[in-house]
Amino acid sequence: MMQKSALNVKKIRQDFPILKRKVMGGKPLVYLDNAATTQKPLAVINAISDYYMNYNSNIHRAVHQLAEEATFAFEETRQKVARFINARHTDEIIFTRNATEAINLVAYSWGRANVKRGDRVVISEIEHHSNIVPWQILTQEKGGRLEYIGVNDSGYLKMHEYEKYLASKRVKLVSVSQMSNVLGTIIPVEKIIKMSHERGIPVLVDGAQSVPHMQVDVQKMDCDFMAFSAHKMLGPTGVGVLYVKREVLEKMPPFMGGGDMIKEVHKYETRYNDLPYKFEGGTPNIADVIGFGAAIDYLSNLGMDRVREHEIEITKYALEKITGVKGVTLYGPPNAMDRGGVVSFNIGDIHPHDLATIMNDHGVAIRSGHHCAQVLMERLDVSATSRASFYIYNTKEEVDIFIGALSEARRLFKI
Ligand code: 7TS
Repeated sequence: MMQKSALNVKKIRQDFPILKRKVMGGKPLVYLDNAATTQKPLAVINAISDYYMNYNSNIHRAVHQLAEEATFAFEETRQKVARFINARHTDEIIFTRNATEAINLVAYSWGRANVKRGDRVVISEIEHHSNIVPWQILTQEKGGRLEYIGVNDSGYLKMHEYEKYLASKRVKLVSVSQMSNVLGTIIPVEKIIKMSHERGIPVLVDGAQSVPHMQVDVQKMDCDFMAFSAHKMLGPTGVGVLYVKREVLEKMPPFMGGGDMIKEVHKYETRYNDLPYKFEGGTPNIADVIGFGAAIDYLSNLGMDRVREHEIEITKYALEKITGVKGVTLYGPPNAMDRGGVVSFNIGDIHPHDLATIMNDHGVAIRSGHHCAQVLMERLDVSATSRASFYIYNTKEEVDIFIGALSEARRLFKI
């Protein structure tokens, strides 16, 4: 008997106008580049145009009706985000442009105030450049040191290295991704956080790949900071979130000075605004924050446990099928339960960009390259990989088309 699917994918697909698109001379679009950005349901697109068509206005300032409606809708998304990740307080949610800006905010504000000469920041070899470069800039500026938790051949972090760093007593911050955008590895962040907190060290979790794909509870996890992007979870581009535990946020100096982040400005001094506005200088991306609210509603209605279940199902199927393709090298944990919906691979000595071009001829959109994780590429001893990444609207039939196109590439390149 067929097992019942976690999600009604057929119904879900109807909510995404772009999935009706044909590409490459009439082929159905098989979109498997969801780790880069996801597609947007009509509800999100409509929420954005509704704002521009009916109540476009700046927020937090004027008293006229449009301004009040826009402020209400903007702030409603903040509440939705807080509920979605189970933050204790709504004012722990700061809107940024993306996950990258959220991590940089921590590096520039908290980092500059707390990291001194000789201090260490611990990250890992699986990190995205967004969770490497800001810490390089900070430790170089302060005369500190960046340490890397290594990754083993199965794609798991070497926890004994982490323990060794913690014992050094000079660690000021730990910053790790909860899910690798290349290997798919789900990192045991709760364990990492518990061990750090035992030594009074705060932890930043890069949730860019985890929050869109599984239930994430910041209170249960007990992280001090978490960063993620709306565009990887059905929302628009241009909106990111930084969650900061209130007691940590209260002690942080502002990041960018300007309008909206102040209470009073005098010639030579300023009184800053309440949290979280103190960290949101300038007019924010109002329309897209409102659109993000619709994306959160959409995911909440599906249920994040079911989103995860669907992705395990698809990933398991893809791993089984791809293992059967001759010449394929797979990266990351072999068990679908230990990874998100990301499958990175190489096939023979075909360059990933050539492979992605052949895939495109079949209407299959995958990513090829270093995936903004060159430290990990070095560790894997490759210059690039190909990567298929899944989301709520992907089907096993699409995986079959992808595998068929792979076999075709193998024949073309005589592997
Ligand atoms: N952290 C992780 C783990 C990511 O995967 C990404 C983006 C980022 C941070 C940065 O997100 P942004 O919204 O600020 O750009 N990852 C990818 C990817 O895998 N392919 O394209 C972007």
